[in-house]
Amino acid sequence: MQSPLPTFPEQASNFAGNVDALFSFILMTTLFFAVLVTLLIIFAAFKFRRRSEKEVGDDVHGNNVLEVGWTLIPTIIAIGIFAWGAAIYVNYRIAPTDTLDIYVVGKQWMWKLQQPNGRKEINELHIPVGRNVKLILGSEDVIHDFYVPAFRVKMDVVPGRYNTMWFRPVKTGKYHFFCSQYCGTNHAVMGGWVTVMEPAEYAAWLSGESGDVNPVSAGERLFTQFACVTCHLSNGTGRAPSLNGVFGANVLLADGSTVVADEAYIRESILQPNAKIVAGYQPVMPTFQGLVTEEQIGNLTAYIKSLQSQPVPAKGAGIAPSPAGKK
Ligand code: HEC
Ligand SMILES: [Cu+2]
Repeated sequence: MQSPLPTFPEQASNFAGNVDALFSFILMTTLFFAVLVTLLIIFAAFKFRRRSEKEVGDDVHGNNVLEVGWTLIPTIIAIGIFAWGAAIYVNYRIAPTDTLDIYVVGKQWMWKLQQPNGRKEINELHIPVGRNVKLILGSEDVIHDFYVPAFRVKMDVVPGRYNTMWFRPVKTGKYHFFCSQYCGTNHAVMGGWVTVMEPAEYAAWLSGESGDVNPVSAGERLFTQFACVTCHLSNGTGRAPSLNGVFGANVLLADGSTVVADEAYIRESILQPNAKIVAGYQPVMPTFQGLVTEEQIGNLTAYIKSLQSQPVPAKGAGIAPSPAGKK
């Protein structure tokens, strides 16, 4: 559900609705009194203004109804806000007992997360929808803070101790998490994604059946995900050379030299595509520097390697008419 306040993140946990309702209530109450007091000041300034030099003000000795009213009403509202906030806070601080426990370690400048069965992730958290999740948070160096806006939860991550927090995701999807405690140079990029999955999907993911343990199929998926496939058509008719048979072959470059397509070349092609231009092609490939992780580069390379055995199109590949021996 999109939050009723249009500038708010999605409401994706059990806490989100109540936190937003309290926030809106405080906002509306303060807005109401701010407007009321301002209007009364303006009204009084006009109504009771001094009309002549000789005019003397009335001798007012207080008004008990007013005094009691403007003490009691704000007190009741403030206590109400306190009680409402405290109820949310207590609920949030006392985790239920049936939680899925995830260990989270913050470290300049990344998050390491571990599932109960030992499966580790970096800057990613996979959890099942509808299940109570408890995060057990520790830090390897300085104070960080784990913050998931869509869940309306955050907690400091302090070296030398564990902090915990819990929540129950109520809808599937991907939600950003952040470090919200300034922790040094790369604080701003210290974040990642929570992926909330259907329980069956999560179970499959947890036991490693999601396919991403196999680097070739993971790479193939990334090849589509990063839209490499839109330029690198395998039949050679795309804007980019077919990658069939490229790995291990000699590639003819625009400057007339050749280069062996090894891991380093593939890596460079992804991160600095303009360093070596394949003969007959334009330097239109965007850099993926900062977009792909080391692991993803590894997977993409594994996939491109697996294309070694695919038929090379007659036209539309960057492979040099190689001297005998080299494929
Ligand atoms: C906008 C189109 C486009 C996209 C998207 C694109 N490329 Fe390229 N790529 C090219 C072009 C054009 C070349 C050849 C010119 C050059 O070397 O830069 C190339 C060259 C390459 C080469 C060297 C190929 C050879 O025959 O020597 C590799 C490897 C490569 N790309 C991998 C990738 C991967 C992996 C992705 C996705 C992460 C990707 N490309 C996305 C256009 C693209
Ligand atoms: Cu941090």
